[in-house]
Amino acid sequence: MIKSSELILNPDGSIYHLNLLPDHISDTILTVGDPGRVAQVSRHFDSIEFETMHREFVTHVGYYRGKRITVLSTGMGTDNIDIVMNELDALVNIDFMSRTVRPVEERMSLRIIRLGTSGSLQADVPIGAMLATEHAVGLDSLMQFYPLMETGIETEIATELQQSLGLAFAPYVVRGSDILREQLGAGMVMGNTLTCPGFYGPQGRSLRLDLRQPDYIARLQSFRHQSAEGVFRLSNFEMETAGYYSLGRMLGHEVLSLNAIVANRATGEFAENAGAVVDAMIERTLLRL
Ligand code: R1P
Ligand code: URA
Repeated sequence: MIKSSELILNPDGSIYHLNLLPDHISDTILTVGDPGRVAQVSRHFDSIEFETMHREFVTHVGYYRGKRITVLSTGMGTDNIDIVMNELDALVNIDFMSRTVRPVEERMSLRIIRLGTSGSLQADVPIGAMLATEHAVGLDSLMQFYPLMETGIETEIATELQQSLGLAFAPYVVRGSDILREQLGAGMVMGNTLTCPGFYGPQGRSLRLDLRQPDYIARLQSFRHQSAEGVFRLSNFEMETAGYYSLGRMLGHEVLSLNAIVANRATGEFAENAGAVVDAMIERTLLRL
């Protein structure tokens, strides 16, 4: 039995941060960072059956072309993704009455699709592109606390990137769901996404503070790893994808990160209408669900 201090339920039985009951969610979940983007997605729904919010976690559940869809905001950073993934999983794979994990044969695999913004690292991934993440690389510390199993190639990439960047810690590398990427990412740029524990220094931005490594961006842009899977390079930056991919692998959920490219760090440009780039990605994804 899971203690009240570990599986925390609100007085109405809903899960602590997300404020959701098991019946509220659908098996397909769209996630966005910005709480304001939830309505940007749900305005396309035929009907909305349920809405709630708690802190930065805003949820709308409704129907799109007859299919039940949940759209949920996560806020920024993998620390929030730790909350979102654990609580979504608890909603489907833990019996709240008995406070026990459901037997393996009753466990459910969710489809979780991140619709986020991102900065490109490479000149040939332009503003306005939609990018589906193949490998996520985490520079954050989330996987210091979980026993993530990495493949041989993932470990090689992590070790070489650590050396190349001169980091005191090893990044973690996770390949996402090929099935979901092929289904929903068809026609998009396929890329490898660097998940950073910040928007400024960890993404090589310097306003008033100098960076420890002045050539950090150049090192990320030129990093290559050759393996049986081909040549690996880093395509883009954001702040959540590695948390989704690693926790998705460990919890048994299918996860895909889709990135609307709104900044290009090779050319120094930012999108004139970032909202339109995001809208185009939302509409394309909904049509493919
Ligand atoms: C930073 O501006 C935020 O934008 C990106 C980053 O991952 C970070 O959360 O994603 P969202 O647009 O989904 O929030
Ligand atoms: N989100 C990020 O995290 N970085 C960018 O450059 C743009 C959006």
